[in-house]
Amino acid sequence: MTTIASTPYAWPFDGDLRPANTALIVIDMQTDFCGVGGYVDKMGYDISLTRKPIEPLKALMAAMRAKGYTLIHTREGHRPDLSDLPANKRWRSRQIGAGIGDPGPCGRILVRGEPGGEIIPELAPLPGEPIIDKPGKGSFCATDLELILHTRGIRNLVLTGITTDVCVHTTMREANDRGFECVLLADCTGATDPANHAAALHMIHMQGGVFGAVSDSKSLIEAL
Ligand code: C5J
Repeated sequence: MTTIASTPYAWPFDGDLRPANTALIVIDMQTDFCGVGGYVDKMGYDISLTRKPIEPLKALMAAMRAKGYTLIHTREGHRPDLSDLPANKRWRSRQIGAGIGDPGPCGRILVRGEPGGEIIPELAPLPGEPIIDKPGKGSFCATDLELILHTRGIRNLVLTGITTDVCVHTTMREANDRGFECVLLADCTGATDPANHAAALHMIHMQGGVFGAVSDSKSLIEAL
C-alpha cells in the first residue's frame, strides 16, 4: 500500500501506486506556452508564471524515469493547413494579437512543426516516450492517448504542465470521467494568472476530490 501526501485524500485512493500502472503526463511545455516570442508571450502574459514548473518538473521527470514510470508528453498545435483549427479559435486568438497560424517570432503560432510548437529543450522527451499532438485543450479529445494508456495498463495519472486552469484542468476532467485516478502536482503546473491557478487547485478539493487530488513534486518523489 503506497499513497502520497495529498489533499483532500491520500492518493491514489486504493494505495495501488506502481510504475506499471502509473504515468506522468507533462502537458504542453512548449515554447509557445513558456518561451520568449511564443503564443503566451505574444498575448502579453507573464511567461515567468508559465516557466515556474520547469525546475520542479526536471527533478520529477528524472525521479520517475529512474523508477521506471511511463512518461507521456503533450503538445497543443494545429496542422500546417489549419484544417483542424476551428474558425472561432482562430478569430479569438486574433482579437488578442496572437493569431493562431499567423507568423510570429517563433514561426507560425501554435502550428505543428514550427519552432514554437516544440517542447522546450530543458524538458525534452526521451526516445520512446510518447508525444501526443492535440488540437484542443484536453489531451483526450481527437488523440490516441486513451488507447496508449489502456494498452500499457495505466490507471493512475500524475498531471503536470501548463496551463493549470486550461489544458491541465481539461485533461484532468476528461481523465476522471474515463475512470482514471488523477493527481495534479501544484508546483509542476502554472497559469497565466495566479488567481486562476489557485482557483483551479481549489476546485479539485470540492465533493471529496471531484476530479482527483492535489499534491506536489516533493511529496511524490518521497513516496517513490
Ligand atoms: C491554452 C494550454 N491555455 N496549454 N493552452 O490555450 O493551457
